[in-house]
Amino acid sequence: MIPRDPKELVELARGGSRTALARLLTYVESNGPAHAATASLAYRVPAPYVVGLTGAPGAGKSTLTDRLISCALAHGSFAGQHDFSEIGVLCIDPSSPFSGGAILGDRIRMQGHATNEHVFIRSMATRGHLGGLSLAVPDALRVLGASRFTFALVETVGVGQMEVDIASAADTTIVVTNPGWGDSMQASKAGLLEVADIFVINKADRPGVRETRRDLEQMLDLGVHEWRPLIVETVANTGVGTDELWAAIVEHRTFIEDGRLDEHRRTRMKKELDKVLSALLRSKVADLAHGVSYDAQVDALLAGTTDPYRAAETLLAES
Ligand SMILES: Nc1nc2c(ncn2[C@@H]2O[C@H](COP(=O)(O)OP(=O)(O)O)[C@@H](O)[C@H]2O)c(=O)[nH]1
Ligand SMILES: [Mg+2]
Repeated sequence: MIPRDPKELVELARGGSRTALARLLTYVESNGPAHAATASLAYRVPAPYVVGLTGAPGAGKSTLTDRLISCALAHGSFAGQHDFSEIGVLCIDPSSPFSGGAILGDRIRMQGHATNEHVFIRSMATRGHLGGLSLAVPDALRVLGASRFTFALVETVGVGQMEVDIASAADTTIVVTNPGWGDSMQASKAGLLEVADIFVINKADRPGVRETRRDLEQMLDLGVHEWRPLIVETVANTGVGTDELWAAIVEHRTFIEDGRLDEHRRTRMKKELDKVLSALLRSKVADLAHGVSYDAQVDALLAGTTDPYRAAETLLAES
């Protein structure tokens, strides 16, 4: 029997139990005491090194992720320090409250690794988590860390703000594009330029690679970069360019580990704390914005005996 107590589950997950790990991840996807208890344990352990991939549906993220799992397994360690032998993979679809078709496709694309005991693949969908997936994903990564995972890949479908948020919560963020995609307006509008550490032009077997690279270079020329994002061409389904992509990841990691990783993580931690604060405040607003006192303030506003600022202060003071 698998226990329900997060503390026991963390111990089992550290010992390699995937069932325990899966249950902990279900806890962080939801809201409530089990989530809080899991988070309080998981945040004591460092997060794994996280590589995030984002891009439009069909760009080839899952096929690339599959290749990157192979690269990580083949290389085993980073500069002799980092252990890639246990790999966690999260597949995120913010648009879907269910594990729908896209995620089924992801599973198929990564099937070669699904039975490898050193690889753990999990899809996550929105459940009751108070901040939605953009908070559930960092929690899930911490749970992986607490379960001895030192390396994680996060695939996020889509190019909206939420997807960019999730993907950019990684140590190395990869934006996957395709030939013909490189319309500069589209990329800058979606905020991808600011978050990408590496651009991949996948499906480089198709026409338009040179133009897409040129468009990306031109967009990058407009910015000032401490790290100028690398551009790598790949054909994920045949594996062409995937070793170069791995080399680019290692290069970026070397760059940020050279004194920047702490700063990088501090910035990320602040963003995460800000998100939790906003989520808590939003839920407090939802609590305050109904009931007898609230209705009384609305009545007073309509009667002209108060103003919205005083009314809000009164409600806050009463809470
Ligand atoms: N021609 C070509 N097809 C690819 C390439 N990479 C992936 N595909 C195919 O594109 C489709 C979508 O790939 P998938 O990895 O599921 O994309 P995702 O939605 O971004 O995860 C699949 O049929 C892949 O086999 C590539 O480099 N060239
Ligand atoms: Mg996919």
